[in-house]
Amino acid sequence: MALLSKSIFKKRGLDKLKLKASELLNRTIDQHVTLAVTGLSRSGKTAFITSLVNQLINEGNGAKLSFFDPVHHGNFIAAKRVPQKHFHVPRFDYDSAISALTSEPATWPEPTHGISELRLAIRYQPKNSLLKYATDMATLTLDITDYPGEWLLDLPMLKQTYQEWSKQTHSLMTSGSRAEHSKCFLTKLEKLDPFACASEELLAELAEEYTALLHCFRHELGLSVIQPGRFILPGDLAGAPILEFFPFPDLASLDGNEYQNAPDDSLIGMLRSRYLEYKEQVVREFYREHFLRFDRQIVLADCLKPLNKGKESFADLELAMTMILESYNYGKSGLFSRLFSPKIDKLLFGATKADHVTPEQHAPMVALLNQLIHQNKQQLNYDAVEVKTLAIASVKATNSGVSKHKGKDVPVIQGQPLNHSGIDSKENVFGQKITVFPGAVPRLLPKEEYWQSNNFNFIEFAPLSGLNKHECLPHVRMDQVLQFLLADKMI
Ligand SMILES: Nc1nc2c(ncn2[C@@H]2O[C@H](COP(=O)(O)OP(=O)(O)OP(=O)(O)O)[C@@H](O)[C@H]2O)c(=O)[nH]1
Ligand SMILES: [Mg+2]
Repeated sequence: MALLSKSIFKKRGLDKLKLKASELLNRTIDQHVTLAVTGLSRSGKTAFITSLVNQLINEGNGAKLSFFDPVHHGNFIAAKRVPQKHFHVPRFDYDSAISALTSEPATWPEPTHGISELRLAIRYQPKNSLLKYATDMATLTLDITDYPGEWLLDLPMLKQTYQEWSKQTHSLMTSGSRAEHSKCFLTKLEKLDPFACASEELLAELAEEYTALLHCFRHELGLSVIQPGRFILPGDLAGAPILEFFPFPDLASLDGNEYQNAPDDSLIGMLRSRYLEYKEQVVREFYREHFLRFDRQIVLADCLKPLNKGKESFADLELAMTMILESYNYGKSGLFSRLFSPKIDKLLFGATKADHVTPEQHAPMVALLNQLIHQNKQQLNYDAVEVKTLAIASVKATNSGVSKHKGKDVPVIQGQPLNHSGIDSKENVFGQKITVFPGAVPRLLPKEEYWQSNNFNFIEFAPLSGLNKHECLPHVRMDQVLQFLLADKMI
């Protein structure tokens, strides 16, 4: 009898232990990745996230994900959208985006203006890891965050005083094509006494003018370095007084003591305190609340539009990329690593809209983007962040082929141009497809002669017609994107 109860106890103990072990295992089985998607406005973030979600939830219907091992090796089971993690962050509007792309006529999703989130639960069968002995099915939870790259452009401000920032911004405003547009605003500022008492109304009025200038730099001149980035993409801060400041010219010529002791209600005192508040409440806050949590990051860049726009636009994109990459400065002495210690272990650069060029131009696209990020990329590699660059089209809008020109085979693409794409409407009645060789992408950062003999025209295309929301969207290398970002979590 005593022997029997002893063995029952032993069995119960063992069962308990087994249960505990299996609970523990389940906790480790369920993996989690927080993926951040960024890039300057119009770089293709919304199209990218829509395609990524679409490829995963419709896997098996239509386009293939041959280079994504979990699909290729048959351990991918299914993916579905589930309620997002943070209810206070706007939801990424997948439904509207996919409806636009699959409507007749198909249109691109509407521009977005702030941060948004979406969560996917991806089921897979573990095949290689130890998990295969424990379970037939594991779940990878994927949190995707879309946020404007413009917000990262504000990062360098954290290191600058208001005086330093004003000096740098003023010199930017007085050079290149920005100068002509800034003249009127700067003349107005020169007439103001920085130590005179200022009103909220005056500040609001001038900040509005400065914001209009930033919009003009971005949208009319095609420039990328916009500071503060929040001014053109304010998200939920639209109209808040914290966004009402601007650089004040010639602060260096002011008496240092007088500047330091300027009263809080003077023009310069008000500008300085708004600037400091902006740095603390907006820039630092974003990093604390969001940036800190990201595991993996994709930075999208449209290099083709700045190539179309010319030398200044391209140089500005280069500067913007450098500023954006400061966010990933892991150097031990880096200010940002101490402030935020980001835990990102994989960083992907996507040269978007690769379907705007013929396929043999994809390698030069990658080489060019690599050149743009060269210095920073080396730093990142050194600090053990895995970095990759790919030429991608999230939603392929053209078909590629070969055409005969003067007896020679010439690579071409065919698609339907968007009506504002610069194609003469007399040459192309809207709705007709065109077949073109849009031009060669330079492998290296273009030199002076290049801009003079510039003979390409990258055209914007409408999405292909007849797409179905329950099938995979046509794409270029989205499977390689998934392979880099997720495959190691699904083995
Ligand atoms: N041909 C082609 N065009 C694309 C692709 N992805 C984006 N585009 C074009 O780029 C535009 C901008 O794409 P979005 O995905 O809205 O870019 P975004 O970065 O979300 O832009 P904002 O919301 O304004 O910040 C689209 O309207 C399309 O014209 C692509 O894969 N192929
Ligand atoms: Mg968007």
